[in-house]
Amino acid sequence: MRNDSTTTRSTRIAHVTEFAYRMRHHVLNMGEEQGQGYVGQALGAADILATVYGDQLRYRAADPDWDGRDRFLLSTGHYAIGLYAALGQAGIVAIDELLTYGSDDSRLPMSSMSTYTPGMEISGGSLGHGLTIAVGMALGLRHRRSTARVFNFLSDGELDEGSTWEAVLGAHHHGLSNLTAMVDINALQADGATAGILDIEPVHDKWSACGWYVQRVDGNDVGALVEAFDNAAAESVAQGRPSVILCDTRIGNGVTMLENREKAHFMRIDEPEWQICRDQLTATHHAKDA
Ligand SMILES: Cc1ncc(C[n+]2csc(CCOP(=O)(O)OP(=O)(O)O)c2C)c(N)n1
Ligand SMILES: [Mg+2]
Repeated sequence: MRNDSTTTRSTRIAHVTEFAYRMRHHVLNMGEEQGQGYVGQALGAADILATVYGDQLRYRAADPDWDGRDRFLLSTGHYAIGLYAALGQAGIVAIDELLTYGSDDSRLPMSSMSTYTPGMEISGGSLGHGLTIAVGMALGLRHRRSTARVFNFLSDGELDEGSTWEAVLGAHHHGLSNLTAMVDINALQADGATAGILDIEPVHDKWSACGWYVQRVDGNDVGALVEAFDNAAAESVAQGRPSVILCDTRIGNGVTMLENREKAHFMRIDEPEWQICRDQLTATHHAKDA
């Protein structure tokens, strides 16, 4: 289901919530195949990706290269496991294929590769480049008079990269109302807390000072995300400028035992724990309905 004027808000939220829940199960199943991975980020960002793929993005599952599609650019290559879960739930990649994640000859490598995976617009790995590419794509699409939109997913660690801020300035300079960025603020990087590595706050003021339409939301609140993405679409066009949604997320969200783990950037999880994770995810999901 995608957002259209006949679908009620509560139906949309229920659909995205279910989409995210299924994505989180895919993430745990993929992680179990390798025994490790960037599972915490994928669980934390699942609600953002589910809002994009389950509600906002225009795409054709059977034709991922369709010229009229909206472009979703994953700037953070190590979050690929999260995007694979979304591509699986969106019908762009078969659910069975998800279990090849990270294996030799798989189309789903641990870090994103655009030439391997259907629906993967850019390759990742070197952080801080997604938004620069998104700006070029948004300019190109506008030049071609396309109505397609460009979405760019960044991490809070990428706000420590100078190239990101060049792109922020460029997007405003060109009035890119077809560009929406979302930042996963999980307050963490590979070497520790973002606040201790290179502080990004006050992050709302920084984007605002650069001329963007800025919103900051709880990135694990599906209702807030749906509303923020709707606002971004409307306000960007009305104001002729790009939008950013700053999403505060909790790493490992939905799986209690992973939410407070030390060394959460790259998780190793012992074999018996995967089933416990799945059980906790199911319990958390059903507790929301109670
Ligand atoms: C240009 C560049 N510098 C350094 C790295 C090494 N690196 C990989 S992940 C990472 C942490 C980046 O922060 P964030 O994406 O917020 O981390 P997470 O939330 O996933 O823990 C770093 C520094 C890289 N991939 N690219
Ligand atoms: Mg981070």
